[in-house]
Amino acid sequence: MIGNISDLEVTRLIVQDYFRTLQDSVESDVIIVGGGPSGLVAGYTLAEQGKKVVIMEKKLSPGGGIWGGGKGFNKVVLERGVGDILREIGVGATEVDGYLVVPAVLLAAGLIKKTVESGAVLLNLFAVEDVYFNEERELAGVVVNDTAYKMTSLHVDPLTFKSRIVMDSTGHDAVVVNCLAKRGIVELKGEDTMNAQMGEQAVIEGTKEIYPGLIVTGMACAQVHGTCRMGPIFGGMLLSGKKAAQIAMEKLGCT
Ligand code: 48F
Repeated sequence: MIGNISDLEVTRLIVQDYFRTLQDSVESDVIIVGGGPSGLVAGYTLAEQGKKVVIMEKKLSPGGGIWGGGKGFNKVVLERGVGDILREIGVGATEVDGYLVVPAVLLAAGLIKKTVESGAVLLNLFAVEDVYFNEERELAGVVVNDTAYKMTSLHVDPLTFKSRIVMDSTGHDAVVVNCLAKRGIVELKGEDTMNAQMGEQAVIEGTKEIYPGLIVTGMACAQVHGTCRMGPIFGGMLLSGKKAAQIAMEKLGCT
């Protein structure tokens, strides 16, 4: 016997711990929508500087587009210039011809571990479906539902979470930007064709506050600015997360 186990106690412990975390997450400094590479880097970088960060991920597993590598071949490639970030998250890489090659699952696992240990709250099965605007008509958070309800089209109303800053880190979907674009508040150009050289640089340059309180990261930048998509090369995503965290720190009056 490894111990005395009460099924009811297991239930109680999960409910207590989860809802304590959830109650504390209702208001935060930064809500990051999407737990892909750019969102996770932004999340842990801000949390390590003492900011209250809530990351909402609609799937069971954070990590976004990392897991599958290229066409399901689960390796990813990164530029040599992001070696420091890999060291920061404790992920080793093989250097080949000036590139870094990393097992996709190791990169995803390393980013997730670093993020959780930083103190950022990671809420999975959280599907953001709209933005929240306060009475002054300022962006002040997001409206979110349970992924299972969205998938089964059950009519269940969503809940509101407030934050001083929202990040759209939802990759190709650009979910938060789309919520503003469909109301004519911002313009969404749509990403251009594949070119890693052009796309990587453009993602970093396109990481910006595109509307008061809304910062875009990663592939959502390509959707907003109409720049190139790219394949399984991830240095730009990690650097986009770093830049987004810096912009958020400035906005929060911390630099
Ligand atoms: O797509 P994703 O990995 O975003 P990223 O940080 O990185 C892009 C690369 O993975 C890759 C690429 C470059 O190498 O082309 O695509 O820009 O992660 C986005 C995350 O957002 C989640 C989604 O499940 C994924 O994990 N997401 C999407 N819609 C929602 C969402 C939503 N409505 N609510 C919450 N999360």
